Amino acid sequence: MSNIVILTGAGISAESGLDTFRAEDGLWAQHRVEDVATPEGFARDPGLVVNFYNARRQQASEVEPNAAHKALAQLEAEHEGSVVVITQNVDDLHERGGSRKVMHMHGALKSALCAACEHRWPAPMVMAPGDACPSCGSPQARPDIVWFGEMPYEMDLIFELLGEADIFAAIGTSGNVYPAAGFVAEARRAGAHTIEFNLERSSVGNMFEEHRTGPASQTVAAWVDEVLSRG
Ligand code: BJW
Repeated sequence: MSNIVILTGAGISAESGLDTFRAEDGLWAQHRVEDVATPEGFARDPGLVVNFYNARRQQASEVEPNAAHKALAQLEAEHEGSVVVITQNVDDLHERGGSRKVMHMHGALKSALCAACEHRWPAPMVMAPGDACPSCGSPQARPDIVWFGEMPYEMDLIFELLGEADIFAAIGTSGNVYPAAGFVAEARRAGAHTIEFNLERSSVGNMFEEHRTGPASQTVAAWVDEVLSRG
């Protein structure tokens, strides 16, 4: 029984209609990363940041999981060993595609976080700067998103999973952001077979033993069929 650990990035949700970050017309071409994805940007202009995530929350609610999300859910349901999805994505398309074991290492659009007491609660579709925390009352609600310079979530458990992985697959991620970009090295140290699914080689593409090039909706679905037919 093999343990499969899957890392996903914005590319897996692209065919559902969500923008990636680093494409020519992607999110970072439309917004300055320092303004919308850093704690300093939030301190300077909370309204700008809250509105950026309000718009993303709205867009994410209007799109549907694609064949790649659904194939990973099928893999989790039918594979005899464990299957865990570690996603850098803040949308909920894995969950809506049927996956149950999903870890959101960069946070989630559907969650709000109190910067004062770290209480979390379901985010309303439209957050406003200065919203009060329902637990401590402090007007310091923020989107529950991991910005640059902040520690991604569940790192201890993630490194434990990587240390026990037999197969590590990275899907639709450019390999530009750490610590996620370093997971392939960690999985290889543990002896896992490593596979990259992307339209092109990522920045850490040379670390992978196998490459499946093409749209995730096709390559991931075909790979899941192969894994399940091997038993
Ligand atoms: C398809 C496809 C299709 C398209 N099919 N594929 C110097 C060196 C090393 C590290 C650092 C450094 N200076 C600073 C750092 C640390 C920093 C970092 O990595 N910076 C880099 C820019 C260098 N990292 C951090 O600050 C992180 N925290 C941290 O390190 O804490 C300390 C720590 C220490 C030790 C252990 C652990 C921690 C926090 C990073 C937070 C990232 N936040 C963001 C924004 C918030 C979320 C949001 O708004 O949604 O997360 S940035 C953004 O990038 C977002 C993404 O999750 C992340 C990754 O992007 P992703 O998913 O790879 O998207 P793209 O657009 O880059 O790529 C899409 C890919 O899909 C492409 O390759 C396409 O080809 C492909 N594709 N269509 C298949 N149909």
